[in-house]
Amino acid sequence: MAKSAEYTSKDIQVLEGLEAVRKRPGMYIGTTGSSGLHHLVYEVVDNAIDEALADRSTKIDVDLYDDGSVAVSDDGAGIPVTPIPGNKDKRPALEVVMTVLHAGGKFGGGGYQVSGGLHGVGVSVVNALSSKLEVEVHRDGYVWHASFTRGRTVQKTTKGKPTKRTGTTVRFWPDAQMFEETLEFKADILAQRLKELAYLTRGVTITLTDHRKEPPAVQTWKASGGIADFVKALNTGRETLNKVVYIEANEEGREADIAIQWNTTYNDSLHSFANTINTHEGGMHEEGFKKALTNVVNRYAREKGHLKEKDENLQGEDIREGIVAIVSVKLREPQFEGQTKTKLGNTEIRSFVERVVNDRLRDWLEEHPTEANRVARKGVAAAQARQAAKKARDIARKGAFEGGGLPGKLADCSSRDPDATEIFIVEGDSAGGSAKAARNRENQAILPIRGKILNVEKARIDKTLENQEIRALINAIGTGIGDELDMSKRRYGKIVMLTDADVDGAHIRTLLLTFLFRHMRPLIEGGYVYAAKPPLYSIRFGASEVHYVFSDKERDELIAQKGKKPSTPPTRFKGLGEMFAEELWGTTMNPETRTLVRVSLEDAAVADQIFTVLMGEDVEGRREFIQENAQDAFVDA
Ligand code: 0RA
Repeated sequence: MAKSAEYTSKDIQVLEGLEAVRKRPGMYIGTTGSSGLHHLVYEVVDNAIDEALADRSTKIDVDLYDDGSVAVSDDGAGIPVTPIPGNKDKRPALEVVMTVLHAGGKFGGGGYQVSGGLHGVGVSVVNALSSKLEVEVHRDGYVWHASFTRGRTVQKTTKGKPTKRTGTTVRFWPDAQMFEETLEFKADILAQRLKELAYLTRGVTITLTDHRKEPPAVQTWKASGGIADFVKALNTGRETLNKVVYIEANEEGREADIAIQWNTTYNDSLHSFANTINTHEGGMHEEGFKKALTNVVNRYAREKGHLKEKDENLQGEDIREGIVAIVSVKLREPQFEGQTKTKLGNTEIRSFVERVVNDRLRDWLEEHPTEANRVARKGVAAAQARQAAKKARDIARKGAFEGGGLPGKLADCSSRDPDATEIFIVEGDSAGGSAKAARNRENQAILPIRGKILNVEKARIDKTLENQEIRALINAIGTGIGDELDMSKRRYGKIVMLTDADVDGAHIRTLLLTFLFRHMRPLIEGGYVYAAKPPLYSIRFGASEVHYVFSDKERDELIAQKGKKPSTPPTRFKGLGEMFAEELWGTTMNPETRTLVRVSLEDAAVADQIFTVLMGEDVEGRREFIQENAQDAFVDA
């Protein structure tokens, strides 16, 4: 074939290719709505990111202009301007890349292209869907220009001024004929993806400038710590169990970056990426990660005695409770599957990630025993909560709580308006007696419970559920428990824990809260659960002046403030049962004068953790926990 003929046939092919894009744009960019429009930018940015991944670029600028155009600049190698070696098409590579479908990024081997899903269709697609596109390349010592309209070359590659730097700027004007409505670029949508890309591409600086604003709005992202910074950001404001575990591994043709940090919440937040594409549907990299995580933490928990011989292994979900993790892999030919093409299908990645996490996380656990033990304990607590919840469901289903009617020990109130009533769960029968005498019968119910029975530190939670006191509590509250909990059956508006102002009281409150947290969490979430604050001392000055204080500190402050000695030594209440009914009413139960502290979900979660430590063999940890948490709980709330 003669050279000119060859060019002609090539030209036709090119036109056919880009014509196909213009005929069915949705096939290439997903939609012709806002999402598709923004994909055009991502496509060009992805090419610039490829340059950063190949260590040729450190800086990417995205500029939004008044005329509806956007420019993407990078300081990478610059799109080659010489013909592609060995290619039939002898035009400058720049023109081939811009006009031939799937000529895409790199020619032959090396690097990981951001391709797959809707990305990686090639910048030629952007060109096809733009009424105008201009490229400026700094390369080989010169600035080069070319421009296009709707995929056709209008200005061939021309050599301009000399330059010392390298890089590419692509500016394009999306073709209004190709998109629905009058669309415009949304800075916040772009910002979200650019920020994500900055985290995923450690060290690259990405700047978004919106010149449509006066003055132009500039946002810059750079994550020197890569996805470790990402995880930190996701955990902002949360209490964490460990410093971020960062795992980085490289082998021929594949790369894994993994960052993990647990927090004290109960959700898991696992995000995975393949070649920077968010794999919302998961896939092989996630599978390998989860499998190794479950395996390694179980092995550790068993070796260090968190799990006894008779205990079942922790389930993956137990270990992932409170986890924030990013799994980012790079690979040569990603296979994207699933409904939204966001599930990574490459099986070789599963074993790679699994192997890497097995090795490196095992080492990390060994090297960080304090943090590792926290993680193991959290997993054990989650498993116990899961097992207890199942047990509770089973018991509830068997009707163990039905037909029992109201417990005999309950001194109910006469009002049946669940918003106007309150139930006091009172520690001990004698205090229960005082509370019964003191209460307002109209709307205050009293349920005495015997703390000692609950106070069996090593009782399994399933035993707790068979406990008479707990069953009385469940029947009195009325909602049922676990999955069957029905808030509309609630019998009271406030559930008030009334326990002694000492360590034992705190302990009983902890056990009660743990129970409520695990089985009646909606009551806590709904703000129905309270702790009463009974006084610790009564202090008399003269014949008739009586003060009540809640701590040793308050006692000392009061005496100092009065500047005189109390008429008798301050009386320390040994328990609620020692108080006169009127005293109990005035200080603790009368809505006009009492202090109630609403229990937050966090308070209950702390209680749950205390309980977990109490249940374990960790005597030292147990003492610390009680000292740090139980006594102080709610005092300053
Ligand atoms: C083809 C080959 C090479 C780089 C690029 C294209 C390239 C494309 C874009 C799009 C925006 N910025 C870009 N930067 C580079 C490889 C260049 C080489 O190996 O020297």
